[in-house]
Amino acid sequence: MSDAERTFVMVKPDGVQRGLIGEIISRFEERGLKLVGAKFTQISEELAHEHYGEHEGKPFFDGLVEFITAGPVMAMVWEGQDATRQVRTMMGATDPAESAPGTIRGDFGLDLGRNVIHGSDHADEGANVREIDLFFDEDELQDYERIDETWLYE
Ligand code: IDP
Ligand code: MG
Repeated sequence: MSDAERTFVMVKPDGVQRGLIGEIISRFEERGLKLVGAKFTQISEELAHEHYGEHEGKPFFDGLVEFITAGPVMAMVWEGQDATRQVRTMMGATDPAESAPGTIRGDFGLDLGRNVIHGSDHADEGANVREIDLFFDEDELQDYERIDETWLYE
């Protein structure tokens, strides 16, 4: 495998409430990505500010913090070849209205402020590592091989 990496993914409170956790996990599993960490948790206001720090001061920021802290989220770490980029592609565009059918946001969302899923941005260097560290301790991440790994990669 070349470019094996880990990326941070989170089913947002709307996705949890709408019963989409299983469907979303299935998509990543079936793609061949490996789940190495998972935490069903409620985000504090402080963590929300840290996680979305880059958006502080923007008009939608307060609403975003309110939304992301409004209910539990499913925080996860997925590993695989080029995982950060692949997950972003599977998520679709930030605005579900612009997301292609077949993507998670394109299949399950309609509104920019309720877009079901977060994934580290591959365009933001090191965002995946930063976000994993923010949500997980090292001993909460598992090292193991999927049984199909030799058939997933050349
Ligand atoms: P991303 O989630 O695709 O990386 P970002 O631009 O980083 O998109 O924005 C973070 C999150 O903030 C989005 O997923 C969405 O939930 C929310 N958001 C971004 N822009 C807007 C907006 O204009 N109105 C409401 N919410 C927004
Ligand atoms: Mg982003």
